[in-house]
Order: sequence, then structure tokens, then C-alpha cells
Amino acid sequence: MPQKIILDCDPGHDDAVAILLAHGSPEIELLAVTTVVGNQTLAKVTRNALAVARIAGITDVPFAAGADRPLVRTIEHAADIHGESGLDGPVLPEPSIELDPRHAVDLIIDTVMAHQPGTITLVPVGGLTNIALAVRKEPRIVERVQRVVLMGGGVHVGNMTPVAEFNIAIDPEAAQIVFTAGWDVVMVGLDLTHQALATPDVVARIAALGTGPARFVDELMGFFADAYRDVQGFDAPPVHDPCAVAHVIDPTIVRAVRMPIAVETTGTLTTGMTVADLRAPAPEDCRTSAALELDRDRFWDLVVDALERIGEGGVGDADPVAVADGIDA
Ligand code: PIR
Ligand code: CA
Repeated sequence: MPQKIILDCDPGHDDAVAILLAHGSPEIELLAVTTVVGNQTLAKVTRNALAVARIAGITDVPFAAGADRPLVRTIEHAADIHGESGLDGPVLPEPSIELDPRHAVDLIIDTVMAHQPGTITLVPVGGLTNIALAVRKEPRIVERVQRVVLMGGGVHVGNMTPVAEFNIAIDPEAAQIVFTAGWDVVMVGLDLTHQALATPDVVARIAALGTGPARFVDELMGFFADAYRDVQGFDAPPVHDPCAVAHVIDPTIVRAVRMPIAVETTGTLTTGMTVADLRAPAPEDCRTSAALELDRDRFWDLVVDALERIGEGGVGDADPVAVADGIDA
């Protein structure tokens, strides 16, 4: 039985790969994709999500737009890493599916409440604003959801500040609500995702598939690699968000360890830090864990296999808009 997930995202280069991995993996049933402000404005990341849907050939999954700002704070985007569009690099096709008319928070709540208890995993890979709002609007989702597997935070590493990761730091109040709600939370943070580097051999494997979606990922990785080299001094870019999807597919590929994790919201130097208690053993009632160890080869195998299954996706040769946009050029 495939695992049912709701993917909440802010595409974003690595978010795009997460959507492709989820869609191309038989272990996953993608129930909904929701967008949240983060890497770029809500309008831009939502447009990007719909463009990725078209490239992937996703036609039967609802996509809904959510929060356009954090709960309390002023948004800070990541244009230095993701560009002005939020998905700089490839030419984006016009969307071919329409947005669901519901707010993302309502789509999340409706989807969770319509399914059997314990059958849905939430996979947030952006700021946690939508998930926190959903918990506040319909608290019964907390016991109904199987667990939350999120990309964010870090035990020893920050990227937005020395100790805080972007997805937590842009909306720490929302993150605190999610981490303390009472459901199981797996934190796939920077300790793990900085092992998921799109090195030239990996990108070459993807490019060799020769399909439209593979070319799209190749072009995404080109921009992402340059940005990560210039802004953060990385030799190859870490592809964060698909790591959370990979944990759902196979927890032996993205291995997590149970430990208490709290979100700092009032620090003078540490706001947005995920404070992880590595002292063993974890208390009996501990519901949080942190992913620490990636099986890098098997992770990239998952991504390549998913792209292989997707094939040409939704932008075929006969598609006039795609040709006009240069996607098939
Ligand atoms: C990546 C992100 C934001 C800022 C930087 N510098 C790098 C985005 C990614 O989409 C991912 O979800 C998370 N936030 C990594 O911090
Ligand atoms: Ca993201």
C-alpha cells in the first residue's frame, strides 16, 4: 500500500525535485500539494508549483495556495538562492491545471478529515505557516495525521543564521506550534540534507535520461549550483526537500534518531534554532526525531528512478505552448 502524503511547499529548486520524486515513486500516493510563502512570494511559488505539475504530468492532484505571510513576522525570501522567479534557470511552461479554489489550510484539513485516521503523512518542506494554521483551525487533525515528516531545522547546522535554518527561521512561531502539537514529528534538517549534494556525477546521471523533466532538473541544478557556490561557498548544492519524501519512501535511506527538539522563538542570537537534546536515552514520551544519516547512493537512485518513471511527463512534443516557451527546444 503506498503511503498517502500531503506535500506543503514553496518551490524552490529543491521543492520542485520533491514534487517530482513524490509523483514518480510508487511508494507514495500524492493526495494534495499546497503552497506557502517562503523562497519567494506566494504568487510566485504557487505559479512555480503549477509549472512543475505540468512538467511532471500531474493532472489529478489538487494544488492550493496558502498563507502569504508568516504568523507574526515579516517575510524574508531566499531570492539569492532561488532567483527572482523562485525557480530561476529553466524556462517555465504555462500551467495546464487550475488551482483548487480552497485555501491550502482548508484543503489540508478536508483531506486529512476525509481519510481514515493514521493514514496520512504531512510533508512540509517550506515554512510551517499553513500547517500551524491548520492545527489551530481544526485541532482534530493532530490525532488523525499519522505523522509529520518535515524539511527544516538542524541539530548542529544553520543556514539563515549561524544556528537557524530558513524554513524554521522565517516563521518560528508556526514551527513551535507544529513541534509541540502532540503528533510525531521527524525533522529532516540540514545535518541530513547537506549530505544530499547534487554533485556533477549525479547531475550527469539525470541529464543522461534525456527526457523533458530530466532536462528541467538539470537546468534547475545548474542555477542552484551557481547560487550555492556564490552565496554559501558550496562545491555542489544540497537538494534538501526530496530528503523528506525519501524518508517516507524508505526510512533506512534517511535515518532518524529520537530526541527532544524545541524551537527557539525569543532568543537574541538564536531565534529559529531547533534545540535538540542529544543526551541519551530520549524520554519515553518523546515524539520528535532528527534525521542524521543519509544513504547518498540510494537517495539519488530514488530520484533517478522517479524521473525514469515520469518519462516525458506532461509536456509532450506535440504541445504548442511548450514549444513556444522553448521547453522542447
Ligand atoms: C534553501 C532554502 C532557503 C534558503 C537557502 N539558503 C537554501 C529553502 C529550500 O527550499 C529548503 O526547503 C529549505 N529552505 C532549506 O533551508
Ligand atoms: Ca522548500
